Amino acid sequence: MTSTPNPSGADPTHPGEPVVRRAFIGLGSNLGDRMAALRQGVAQLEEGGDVIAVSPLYETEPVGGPEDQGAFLNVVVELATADTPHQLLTRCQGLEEAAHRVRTVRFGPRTLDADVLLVGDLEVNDPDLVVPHPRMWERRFVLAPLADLAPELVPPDRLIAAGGEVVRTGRL
Ligand code: GSY
Repeated sequence: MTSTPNPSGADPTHPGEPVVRRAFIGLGSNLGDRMAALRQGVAQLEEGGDVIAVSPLYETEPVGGPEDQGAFLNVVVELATADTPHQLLTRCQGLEEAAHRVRTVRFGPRTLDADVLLVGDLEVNDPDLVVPHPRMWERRFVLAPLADLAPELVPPDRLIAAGGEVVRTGRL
């Protein structure tokens, strides 16, 4: 694994004490009962005891994939977590499995997609995980809910430049 500055989650200045980082997970659904899939995903994340906020809910235009797929619902979840990026990836994969994720086409419709977006200032470049998420800055369905939770992380010009229409529709 290549990651900086602190891949293990341990704080060298306080040995034995885990570092708690501000992390963001993106959730999206455009197949089946989209609200139920997102609610289940958030509830499962909350079992970790480290969720501190859930963004407003957005209905969003699909970015990439087949032209005829339906609109997504998206949220971003904020955590204050001692988990490493790979532990968060494992949690995301667990959410997708629990939602019996169906995906037949790359970038196509799916019951639940869960992506690790940011984990503090860590950078990871592994075959199975890249953090910050490599496509997040092109995606308004990520940046709009992220900006609701952490406006200081999303410069307004990047939000405008990102692709895909989004409409805030309320809360989960
Ligand atoms: O990467 C997340 C899955 N995904 C989405 C999504 O969640 N929302 C929208 N609007 N478009 C998407 N394209 C992909 S792939």
